[in-house]
Amino acid sequence: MFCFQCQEAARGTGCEIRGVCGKTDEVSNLQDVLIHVLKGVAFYHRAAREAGIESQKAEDLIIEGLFTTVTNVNFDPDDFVKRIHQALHVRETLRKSLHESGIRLQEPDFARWHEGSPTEWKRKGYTWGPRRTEDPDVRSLKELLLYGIKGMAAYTHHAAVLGYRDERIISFIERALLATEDTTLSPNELIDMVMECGRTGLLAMELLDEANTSTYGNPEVSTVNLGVRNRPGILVSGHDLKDLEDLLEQSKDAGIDIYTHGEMLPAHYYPFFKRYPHFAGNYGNAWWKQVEEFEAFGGPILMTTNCLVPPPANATYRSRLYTTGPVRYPGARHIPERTPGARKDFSRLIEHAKTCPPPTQLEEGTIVGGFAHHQVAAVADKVLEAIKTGKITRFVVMAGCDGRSPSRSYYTEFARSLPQDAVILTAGCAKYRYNKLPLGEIDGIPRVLDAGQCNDSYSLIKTALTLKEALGLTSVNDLPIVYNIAWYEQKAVIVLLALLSLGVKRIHLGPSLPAFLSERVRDILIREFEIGTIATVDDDLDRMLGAA
Ligand code: FS2
Ligand code: SF4
Repeated sequence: MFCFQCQEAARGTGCEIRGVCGKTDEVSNLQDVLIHVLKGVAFYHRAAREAGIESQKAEDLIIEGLFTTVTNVNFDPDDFVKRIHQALHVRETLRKSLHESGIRLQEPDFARWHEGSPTEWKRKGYTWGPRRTEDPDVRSLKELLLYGIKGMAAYTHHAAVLGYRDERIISFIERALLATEDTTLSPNELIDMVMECGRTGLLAMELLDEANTSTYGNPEVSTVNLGVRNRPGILVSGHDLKDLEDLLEQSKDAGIDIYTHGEMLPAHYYPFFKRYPHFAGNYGNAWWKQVEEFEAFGGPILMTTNCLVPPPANATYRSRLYTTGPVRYPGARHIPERTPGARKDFSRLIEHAKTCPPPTQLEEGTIVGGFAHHQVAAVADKVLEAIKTGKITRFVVMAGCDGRSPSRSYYTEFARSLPQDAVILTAGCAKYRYNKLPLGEIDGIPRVLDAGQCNDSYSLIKTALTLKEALGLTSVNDLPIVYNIAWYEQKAVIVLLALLSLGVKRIHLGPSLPAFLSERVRDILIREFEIGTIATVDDDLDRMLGAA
């Protein structure tokens, strides 16, 4: 195996024996085989679309296939073997349809491959992984593009679950997959493609925002309980709001409560979910704390998407762990997809919960969130007044991911050390590093404005653009905003590319720069976008706020 797609890449260069995330050599190679076969599906589907032969099955396969290879989503080798078989089948069906329509294509190697057994695939994947590209800069750009579309696929999948699709997004994803196999593209052409990836990522985020807000209402300022009640409960993690909806609906009279964990916290901000009295609160913190927190919870846990940590061998919650959607773990019970027009069937999970004790309390109190773009626009006058009177002098975007690296305590210290006139704009699980700190308010505006999941990063972009308009500025770079973003996996990569595509400069990315950036590609990002990383809290406060 060779994988360097996330911030935890071993030694800052790449995982070669086993992923720091827990991904095995076998799964890593199978993921590379799946990506390879999806390139073949993309090849025929592009041609088929031009010939008027649309296949939603091919689109869904590509989107969900990419999503399953995002960090901490799917650890199950058997599931990857199944997906590779499905992808080969869809690819051959498309090829036959084209042939039957009299369309003959110059078929590249990656579109023709169909041999071997799963045992061979486990070896073969390595030769199709990142190291297939020799030139380090071309490899870096192609992998940056691939990780961008993986993140985009996650957002696109969530929107599709709610019935929202945009052909421009899938069409770009297919083109980008093919570009990663195109040996004629120059580094400059690949850079253009990476920027296009950012622009298309913005479309995907906008589409998801529309899907979420049209279905569940606009997030509003909300107070979320951190304590527990005295009935058994189910803990829901991940990002899929439709799964949460189905579970809440089916469990409403079951005598149990539903709690959120990690990135499901922002579900509490939507008016739709507030109608369920048994939607009890948020339990615990960001994904990487799940081993101890799932253990303490005592009831069933539902992982709807990433971020799953492989449960230790002695974890009692192994028998309480359920997965659904693209997420899988060997041995965990999987809730199958919903059939058209029906809800997912969570009855097993609900019955299981009834046999469990109430959760063990981890903490008490409340937190406030729900500052997505619509809510920020509603208090825009107040915010602008605070800016004009100097009560707010800058915004600090501290969005992105949390993770287990001890170096991430930097973000807690940074938030704590910010001057009192600075307001943090956040989205994603990075918020758990400071959302429980007593940072106070400025004229009733909390100093941490949480827009929601990483999936809601669009809100931060929209807020920045709204401020730009309201303050009559010509460039986003003239705003009193500094960016100190933490990344971990590929959904953060597409958010970064979306910001770059808007021309946002001086983003600080930490806790370390991606291992997949070659020296030259890193230099280009520094030169063109003044991207920086982080140092010490004191130095960065001087550097970043001095420049704001
Ligand atoms: Fe956290 Fe980052 Fe889990 Fe998001 S690790 S913000 O992209 O997927 O959440
Ligand atoms: Fe390593 Fe991250 Fe890849 Fe896991 S996803 S194998 S931790 S680089």
